[in-house]
Amino acid sequence: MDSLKEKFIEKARPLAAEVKSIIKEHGDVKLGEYTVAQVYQGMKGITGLVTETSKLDPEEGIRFRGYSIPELRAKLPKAPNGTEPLPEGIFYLMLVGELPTAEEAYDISNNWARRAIVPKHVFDTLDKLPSSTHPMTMFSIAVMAMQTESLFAKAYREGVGKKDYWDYVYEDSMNLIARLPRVAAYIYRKKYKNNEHIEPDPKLDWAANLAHMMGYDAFDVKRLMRLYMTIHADHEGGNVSAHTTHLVGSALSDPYLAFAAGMNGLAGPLHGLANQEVIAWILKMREEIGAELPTEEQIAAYIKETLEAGRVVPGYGHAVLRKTDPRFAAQQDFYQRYIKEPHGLDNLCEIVQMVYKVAPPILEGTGKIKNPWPNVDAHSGALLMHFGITEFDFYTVLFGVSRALGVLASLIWDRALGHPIERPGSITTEGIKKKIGLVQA
Ligand code: CMX
Repeated sequence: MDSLKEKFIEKARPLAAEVKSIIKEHGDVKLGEYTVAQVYQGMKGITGLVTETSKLDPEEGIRFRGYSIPELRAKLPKAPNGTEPLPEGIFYLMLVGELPTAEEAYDISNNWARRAIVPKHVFDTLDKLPSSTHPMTMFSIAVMAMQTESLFAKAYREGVGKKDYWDYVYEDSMNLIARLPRVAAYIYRKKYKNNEHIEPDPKLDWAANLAHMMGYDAFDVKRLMRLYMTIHADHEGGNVSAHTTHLVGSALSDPYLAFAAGMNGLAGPLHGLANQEVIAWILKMREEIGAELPTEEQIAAYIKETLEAGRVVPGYGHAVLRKTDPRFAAQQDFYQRYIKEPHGLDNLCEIVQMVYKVAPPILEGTGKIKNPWPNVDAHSGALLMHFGITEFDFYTVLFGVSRALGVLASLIWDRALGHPIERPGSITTEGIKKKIGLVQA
């Protein structure tokens, strides 16, 4: 058993016993009440899931096992000469609840490098798709094609008992995470770089290897990729990609099936696809205005035009957050520290800062948008564009590679804690009308 797996099960066994006893002794304690509006409007604010890996506070933003993003940027192990965390470290933290040492984070790098072999039929499947296929569709199809490798599905067929589910889900999750950079880079180079591929370098850490296989070996791109892969990893359990992975996994669909389902949710423009939408929106704005760097007045007018057309301003708003997303702030800091100070202004990144100044009062002025502040997607594309990764249709794939860390760590926990199949109740509008007395019961 590898040391991470051993450490995980040491933590999981006592918690699984405690959860059992909590359900037995306190199962009827009420956690809250919910309203008709919540039932109609996406169940927001209803606590209906247990997620161990991270917790989102509306005002403060995400904390991973209690640590904020600035704390993690300072405390998580870095690559040699690196300044941003190794995503391996955040995976360790989410899985076992402790900050890893540098050695423990490097162990995961090596572990994933050993597991990173993608079967040939996955590439063959991708090669058969029309080149117009969206990269997120390719990504999801590739994960599905890899399902042939599921050790959980095989063990289940062979009759594995419940108490060992976590073990096979752990193995599948580790293999899947290890292979995703290769798959993502293959999609990138197939679609945008003449189908000319670059072999992985097993000496590189997970995020740096992704940048390398995409064709970007500069130190700054690897640094950005490490930050990107760290901050997109998890956002507690209720967001579409995390919730879908958890839900599909609850039917004992294996991690490949569950993660692919989650990725289909991430591919929606109100969720992960917003990162490509932000850049598309900014580029269109520049084109319509006819200026590389529009004025604040021009940006304000474009935002109002977007709203009047009944469209959303991408990168703004959130279902839970009510302040600027700390993931946005981390990327602002990256721009300031590693791009603007040493190299000077970047027009697109400057537009992101101007939108941040201009958009919130306009969005607030609509009187209906609950959070007028930027989310993670408002900044990420501009940083990638700065480093020459201009193919913005691909950006959500990068989000997806990172999101695997959180949702698969959670899936391992789900099986270790013995969570059952998820099956909330539903009600008809007729039923609601009876409940509130609009029609006779
Ligand atoms: N631009 C325009 N209108 C917006 C808006 C925005 N950025 N954010 C919310 N609204 C609108 C909603 O569409 C809704 O309108 P209707 O009442 O006409 O249906 C109204 O304001 C109230 O919505 P809300 O309660 O504030 O927001 P929701 O929880 O329903 O939706 C989100 C949250 C993120 C989907 C929404 O803010 C949005 O569409 N933002 C733009 C897309 C985006 O950036 N998504 C990425 C989120 C982060 C991620 O998952 O990656």
